[in-house]
Amino acid sequence: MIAISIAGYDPSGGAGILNDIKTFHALGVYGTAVITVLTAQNPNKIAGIESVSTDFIEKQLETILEDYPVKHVKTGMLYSKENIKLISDKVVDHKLKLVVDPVMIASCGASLTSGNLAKSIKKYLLPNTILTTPNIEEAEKLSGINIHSIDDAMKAAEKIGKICNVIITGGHLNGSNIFFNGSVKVIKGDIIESENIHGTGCSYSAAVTASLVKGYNLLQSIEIAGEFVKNSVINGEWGTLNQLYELKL
Ligand code: PXL
Repeated sequence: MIAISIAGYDPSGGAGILNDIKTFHALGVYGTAVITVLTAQNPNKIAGIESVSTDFIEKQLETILEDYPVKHVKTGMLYSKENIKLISDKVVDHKLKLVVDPVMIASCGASLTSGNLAKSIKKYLLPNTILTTPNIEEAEKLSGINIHSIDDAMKAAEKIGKICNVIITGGHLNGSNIFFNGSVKVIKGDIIESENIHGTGCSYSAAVTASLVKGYNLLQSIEIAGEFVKNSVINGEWGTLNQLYELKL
């Protein structure tokens, strides 16, 4: 059981590739990783971003695909339109099952893109995607709808849902997530007071991907990911996630 994360490197271990690999591992899936950017950051600030060339991202991905029977990919921080186009082409060429965390803004408010990427994500990536997992700000960018309530989020989910299945996450909206896969559902959650929230979006989308790899359907995978992130927030340390724990199913 194997998956690829195509994402950025957060040396603080909270978000990005390190988080994804820890999440895959915690759920029993072998993690491989294609790095799109290096960042210098901690949970409170992004001090710098150095991008990897689109050609070298392609080389990393092709080299993994040449030797590993990977069917599932998740994307995180893709950073540029060129990278988005590349990944979209590769997903189609290699018939990969794709989960997209449409990373655009860090929880500290810093931009994680080289420009406005919402349009390219919608045009190139989402049509080839099993599930996208925007937080509220990202869902606003993808839908063009300001989200102040569960009703607003349902409208945004329906709009994004015209392109692919979507779950709007993020722990606001009374802890609920809004899921659209043909019809809209409010998945009730709890609000947990915690400082361990850096990287929750990465953990969530990686946990969905790992669950799909393990053969769970989309609804089951969403439930597992919700449970995983809740436990990670409760048991986390250092403002990060992913204490190893036994998932009882
Ligand atoms: O949580 C979004 C995110 C994703 N990927 C990387 C990040 C962040 C937020 O800081 O740094 C690499």
